[in-house]
Amino acid sequence: MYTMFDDVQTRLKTPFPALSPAQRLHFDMHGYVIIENVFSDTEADEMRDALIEVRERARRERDTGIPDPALNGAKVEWYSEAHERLLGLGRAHERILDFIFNPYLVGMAEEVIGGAARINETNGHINRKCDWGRTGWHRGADIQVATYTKRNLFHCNFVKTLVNLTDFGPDDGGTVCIPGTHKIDIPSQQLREIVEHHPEMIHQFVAPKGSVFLFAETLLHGTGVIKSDTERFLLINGFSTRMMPHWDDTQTLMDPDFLETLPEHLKLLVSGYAHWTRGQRYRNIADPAEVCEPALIPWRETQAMTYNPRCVDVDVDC
Ligand SMILES: O=C(O)CCC(=O)C(=O)O
Repeated sequence: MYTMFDDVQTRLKTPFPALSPAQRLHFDMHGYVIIENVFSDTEADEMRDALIEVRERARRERDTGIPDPALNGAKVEWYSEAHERLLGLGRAHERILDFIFNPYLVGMAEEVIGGAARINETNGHINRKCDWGRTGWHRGADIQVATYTKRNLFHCNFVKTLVNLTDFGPDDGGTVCIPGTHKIDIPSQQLREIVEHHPEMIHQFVAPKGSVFLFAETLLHGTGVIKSDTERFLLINGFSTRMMPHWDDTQTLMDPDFLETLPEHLKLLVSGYAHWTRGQRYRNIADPAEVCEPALIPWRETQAMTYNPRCVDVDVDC
């Protein structure tokens, strides 16, 4: 992790604010918002193919015992015959690097965090219908320590962008959540017991492939139960404030040799920054979304884009 003694000035250029007023309002009310068709069908298919390739390599590694260097540390956990979880995906495929450095996704996370983000995990799920499919309700951060309001808007220091790489209809197991629980400081177990008897409270990630489910990790959420014959592909990037740790099960994104290969404006996004200068930045609800034109093109083609935080209107009164 870089510290205050490192002279790192540049940041990835991200749209700010990334969300429209209506998207931001939806996020504040419910703790999540779905942004449809962020990625084209072709891009979603390419990312799904990348996950399939990683899974094949991991299966071969498991069956032969021969390590595959191309996985670059990615691991696969077999929850069951019907559910594989791909961990530490950040360097497992060039196409996934494009995903984790996508300025639009980083911009969404930074808006909710209220400052500069760092990537804390990159993983994926591939699963099918099975008899023992469970939602596994959980939240990844406590309301009292992970959330605050600024300019009357909700912020959370741990945020995720989930991208569906297959179409998610109501029977396809899209991520589920209990809207509003991102602000409700009642233990998850108690909320789960109530919700079990009131399925009408559940909202679900239903959207065409290539869409984004942006949510605060204080929201009670889980995996939807698959009832159709679809195979579900979900790609996940977790973001936190940059002074928080990277916590993937593998630490390959933090490999110093890898960090050296990154252009300056991506280093802090990956490495974090061990100092209380979190680059805070806040919007007002009425601010229109900024369109960051090249936001969706691969990071390899945007390396020249740099961003000097000193030029930004930063609110230091926090
Ligand atoms: O499998 C899912 O849809 C939920 C993923 C999830 O719970 C998470 O990334 O925190």
